Amino acid sequence: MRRISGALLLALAALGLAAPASAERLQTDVDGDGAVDTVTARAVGDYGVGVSAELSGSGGARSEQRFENAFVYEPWLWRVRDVDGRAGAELFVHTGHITTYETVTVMSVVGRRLVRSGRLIMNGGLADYYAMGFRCRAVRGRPGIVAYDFARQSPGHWKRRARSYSWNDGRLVRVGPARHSMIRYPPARERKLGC
Ligand SMILES: [Ca+2]
Repeated sequence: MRRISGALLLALAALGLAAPASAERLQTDVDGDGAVDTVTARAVGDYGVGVSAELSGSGGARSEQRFENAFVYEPWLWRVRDVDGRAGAELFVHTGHITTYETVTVMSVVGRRLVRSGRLIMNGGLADYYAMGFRCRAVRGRPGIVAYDFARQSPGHWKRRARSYSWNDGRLVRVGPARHSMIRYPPARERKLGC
């Protein structure tokens, strides 16, 4: 009986591998020229994701970024929103998973190419005494992102760290030193994808 179960599992695994790879596709302006472009996220290998942008308009262009062995599954496109102050949407893509946090790569189009603007991490749960998240907000009066992480020291005592980034031509650039403080409880708005 045990042997049959094993064979069944193997057959199911084979079926899973044979299944067509899924893809997410959406239409939005990513290069800021006012015309709609096509963004596609798809499986790369067994655990990776590839994100591509097909730009409409003069001449067209296609560029792709691949994240192999990211251990992520669909949905990959977690948020698509214009957040950097330049026309055209930024992409927030799930590009990594470990038990402690999820990795979100922010992507933007620079010079008709899809680039990795920055990498952020998030984990909203508090059960393991660590949490992370980030918010899109003004940093020194310019569009930016503040990333937060929390570590519990004892009941009612959490160490909070805030790191600021501002947008510079499609890239996230660190601004100033990290700010550390002690708080009673990590606020929900600082441990999610707040963009
Ligand atoms: Ca933009």
